[in-house]
Amino acid sequence: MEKIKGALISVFYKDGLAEIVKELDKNGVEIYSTGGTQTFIEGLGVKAHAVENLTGYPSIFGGRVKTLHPKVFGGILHRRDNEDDRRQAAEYEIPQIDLVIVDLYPFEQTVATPGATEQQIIEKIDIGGISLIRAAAKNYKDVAIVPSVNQYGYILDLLRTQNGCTTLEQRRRLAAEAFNVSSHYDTAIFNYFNRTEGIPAFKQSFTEASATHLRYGENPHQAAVFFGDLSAQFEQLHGKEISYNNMLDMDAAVNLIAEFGDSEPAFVIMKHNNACGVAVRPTLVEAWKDALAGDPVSAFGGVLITNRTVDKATAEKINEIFFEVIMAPGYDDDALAVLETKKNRIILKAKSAARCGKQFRSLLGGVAVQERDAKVGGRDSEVKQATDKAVTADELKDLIFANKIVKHSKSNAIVLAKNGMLLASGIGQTSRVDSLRQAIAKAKSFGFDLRGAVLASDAFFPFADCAEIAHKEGIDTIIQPGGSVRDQDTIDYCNANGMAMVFTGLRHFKH
Ligand code: 93A
Repeated sequence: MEKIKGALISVFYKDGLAEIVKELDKNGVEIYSTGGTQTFIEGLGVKAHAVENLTGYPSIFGGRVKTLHPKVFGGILHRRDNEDDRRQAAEYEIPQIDLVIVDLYPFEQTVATPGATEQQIIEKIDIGGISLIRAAAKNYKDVAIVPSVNQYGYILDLLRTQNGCTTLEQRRRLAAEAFNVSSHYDTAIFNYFNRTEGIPAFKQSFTEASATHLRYGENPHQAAVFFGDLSAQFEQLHGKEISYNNMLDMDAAVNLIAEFGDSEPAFVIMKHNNACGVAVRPTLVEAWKDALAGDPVSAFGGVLITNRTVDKATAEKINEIFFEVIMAPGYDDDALAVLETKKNRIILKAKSAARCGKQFRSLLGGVAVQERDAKVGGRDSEVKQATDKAVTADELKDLIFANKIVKHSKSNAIVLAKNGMLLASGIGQTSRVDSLRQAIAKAKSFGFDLRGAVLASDAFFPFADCAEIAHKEGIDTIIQPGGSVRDQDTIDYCNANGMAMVFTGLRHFKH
């Protein structure tokens, strides 16, 4: 336990400081402080040395230079157990400061103040305060740092219960808090500058400075904010403001199209986070037509995405339906002219496919973070033949195609596909059987012949019932993760009925 002899206090918000000051005074601590803080302390009837008297300089340049001086930083940084440091401290009459209390200029609040000018914001970049925090935290072996009002309660408790002393362990804890404060502060400044620069951030942080206010959330009575930088990923060429729901569908679309790479033209139509049309074809216009054919009813008002530059022929076809958003790596000029004929359509040029490796979800009053589902069964893992009958190379291609779609569909999910085209899916049902029935009914309603179609399931079959239902419709080729204790029931049914099934070993729940 080390006794605090000298304290430097320089805080923006003075609320809550009085009790700490009184406690320090009771313990005979020498207090040094800056202009406004000194006035506040003396107002409590407690003696505080002006930093100006210590440094021999007044606060200059409108307060930009107040504490930046060797007498202040030397007082914090000299090592008490180092003979040379002690000798130099004595030689230059450097005081011993073993408690530093700082509350920084309110940079983020100033940025968030309506009408704040760039100059007002820049003046709120704290230089001396942040340096005091870093210096004291670096020398935590000898110095306790209180880096913001949030630690006032903690230090007050220590002062009261330990008679003006701190332990090494407590000072190290405060140093960690200090670097949390300083890194957050600098990130906010970076985000402010980066509004106009678009430099990829080391870490996307959820600060007000990176926030875009949206018109509303999922519904008009829900306020919403987006933390992130859409402009790093897209250039908006045309259309209205992007909404919260647009962004949900855009995210789902970007993730699904990425599964198809760029070796063949692919088109995806998203509705409410699920794909209602997907096709991979030799030409883009064919990919569009067959994606639309999957469910021309749901496609209305959807979010479209492709992995190819949109040409005029495709644009003319797309133009026949109403859609909300289109995303593509590029547009031919004549194609863009066609798509721009409707005022509100959001036309986005995709810039980068950079994706965060983590997914965040708010729940139970907290945030759950998981790694992104970066694998897809059948591609990154070995596909294991489960049945006597093997799948053909063409069937395997369709199975992997279907499995990519099922991975990005809400659980429980079943996808039916044929020849690189989504026929129908069953999504978000509470039983796998219901999902399969939904997919079959939907495919039939659009006149598809299910014989020869393949089936993908996002998780294993607990019973043989799904294989039975599929077989009755002429669907005899299945891809699924496997892993049920009753896998053998489904395998036996498939073997008895001439069906082929592969296991991926990878479940793709999406809730
Ligand atoms: O403009 S500064 O970056 N220059 C400095 O040398 C300096 N030293 C402390 N701002 C500086 N401070 C900040 O002044 C502190 O972080 C605190 O927010 C504020 C306290 O000023 P006052 O005591 O005059 O109210």
